[in-house]
Amino acid sequence: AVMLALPPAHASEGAVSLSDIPRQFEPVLPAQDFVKRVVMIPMRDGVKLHTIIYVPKSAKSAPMLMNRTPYDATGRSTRSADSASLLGALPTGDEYFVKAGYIRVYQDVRGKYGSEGDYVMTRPPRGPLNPTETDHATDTWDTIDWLVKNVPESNGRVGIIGSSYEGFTAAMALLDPHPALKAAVPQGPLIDAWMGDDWFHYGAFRNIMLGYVHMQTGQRGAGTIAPSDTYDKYEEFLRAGSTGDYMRSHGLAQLPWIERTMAHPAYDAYWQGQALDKLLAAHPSKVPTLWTQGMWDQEDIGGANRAWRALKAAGSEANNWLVLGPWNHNQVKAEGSSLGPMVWSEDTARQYRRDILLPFLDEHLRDGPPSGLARVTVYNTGEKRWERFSTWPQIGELKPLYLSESFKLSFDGPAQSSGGDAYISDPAKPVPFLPRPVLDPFGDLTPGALGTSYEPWSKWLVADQRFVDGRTDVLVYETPVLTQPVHVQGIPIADIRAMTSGTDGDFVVKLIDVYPKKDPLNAAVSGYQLAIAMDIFRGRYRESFEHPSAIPANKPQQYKFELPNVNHVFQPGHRIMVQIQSTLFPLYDRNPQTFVPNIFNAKAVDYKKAEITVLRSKQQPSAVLLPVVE
Ligand code: PG9
Repeated sequence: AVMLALPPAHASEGAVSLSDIPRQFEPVLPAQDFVKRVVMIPMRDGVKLHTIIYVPKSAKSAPMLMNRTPYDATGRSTRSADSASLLGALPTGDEYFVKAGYIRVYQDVRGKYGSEGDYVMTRPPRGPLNPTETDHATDTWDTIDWLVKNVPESNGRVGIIGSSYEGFTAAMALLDPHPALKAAVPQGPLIDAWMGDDWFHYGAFRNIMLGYVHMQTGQRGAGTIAPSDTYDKYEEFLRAGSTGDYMRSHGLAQLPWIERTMAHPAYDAYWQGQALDKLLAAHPSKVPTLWTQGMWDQEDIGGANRAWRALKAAGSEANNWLVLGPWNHNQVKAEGSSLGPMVWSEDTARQYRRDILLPFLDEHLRDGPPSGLARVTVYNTGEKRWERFSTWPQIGELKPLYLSESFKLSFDGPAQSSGGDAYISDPAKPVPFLPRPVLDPFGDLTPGALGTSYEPWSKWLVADQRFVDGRTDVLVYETPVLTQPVHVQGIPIADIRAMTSGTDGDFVVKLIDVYPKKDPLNAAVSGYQLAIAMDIFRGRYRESFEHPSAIPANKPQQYKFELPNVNHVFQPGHRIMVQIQSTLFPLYDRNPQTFVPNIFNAKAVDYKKAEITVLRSKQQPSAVLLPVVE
């Protein structure tokens, strides 16, 4: 007979209970080559921040490298909880720091996960927008002060690094750096959230982030995105009406961040006062800083570049460097062998971490040899190699690529005195930014894995634009097949003249590399329309970002705005294409095309069809100004 050995029954409060789960149980981990210390570090106001310090057992006089995260320091820092080696325990992006013997520090920001205190989304610096006595600069200062006094294995030098929100916290530390802060690496940081990072681009609001806001500020720990009965966000946002209506109907209006944002649609003192490029340029630090940016970052494409340029303009170039890599959001800390149809000759993210980042940190955190880093390092996506520059963008003439007759593009300006191409932009049928269904990119998040659940989101900037080129509300212009390479290096500028029958409207401009019709070696990329730079501009801000104004109906107006960085070669056999449209929905909110004081609160009657005419005459030329290099 089989004997079943039962655990001893024990009596509690008279009732007999039988449980296989003990009250306390400590798993025994394999022998590890590191020590993990979990500490609560006190800040100046008494609030304690949950901090994990990974110290290699061999560490002696080792540098410390810290991330400050709103995404659960425990989850963020753990690849494998039972790894015997630090290499296996920490995420992929940490490989070279581990091999170089760094002490790694991960901290929950104030008010999230294990940390005490109140959470404020991208908490502005102390001052008019933050009446408390703390911000990310003070919290970093207090943390570093504690670390240098309490981690005896360290050499007393600290670096701060991070991508996206963590890049924002790294940049914030520079506003008031502790003397032991010897290097900073903001990677794809949020810097100016109204101009071109997570919340708006040139005033167009990024609806797609609302799931994130719900999740991030709905709870202290892991939150959830807004519950929904609709899978396709295109349908859901369209049905809701204005974005304000969407927020109200989904309960988001209860969240303080939403309330504040709805009250500040324009680039007023609220957004200007937290634009980190301006703040840093007004108080430049001496900390060696490596600004790092992905050229196809679908979330924070503007920040690092903006900060670097502002610091350069403020005369602080000497301790600031810039790297532009061929990456999407957060790819800098992952695998970087390809992106969309582009395949590189190596893992470019690894190259960056090994050949650029580690030498930079070693130089400043442990007296390593001079890294020999160029002031600016940019990946050439046409020739598939890294290039070194002394500045960025290159100082040189921009060459206008004009829209011309019969939907052609030409380096020769238009000769005729009239000409334009019209389309009807219907807010009831906005142009999607990805083929439908469009899911919430932040749905079903596991802690530490931000934005990975809906794969098309991470690649939408490199999606094949053929999915919209046949629409009647998308204008498509292209060059003949190129016989010579065209190398563009710098910041292209969209310079569009247009009329609208409405009194407001958005303009989307895409600069596209069209692959040859048939590629026998790689059929999948045949005819691919790869946007190498695109952005959206809200028309009401054409004269002032702070004070919007109605567009005079049917009068030519100029819409001029910078597109993201490029270092690309349009190869012979390819074509250059420009697409113009009015919407990228539901990523960006719909412009009602009628001027209203606050688009968040537009009414159903305000959403009207408009006829848009993009002009291409001698008097009113439209072009993309290209930074062409010979
Ligand atoms: N793009 C995300 C974010 C940054 C800053 C504020 C809000 C969101 C992120 O990936 O962290």
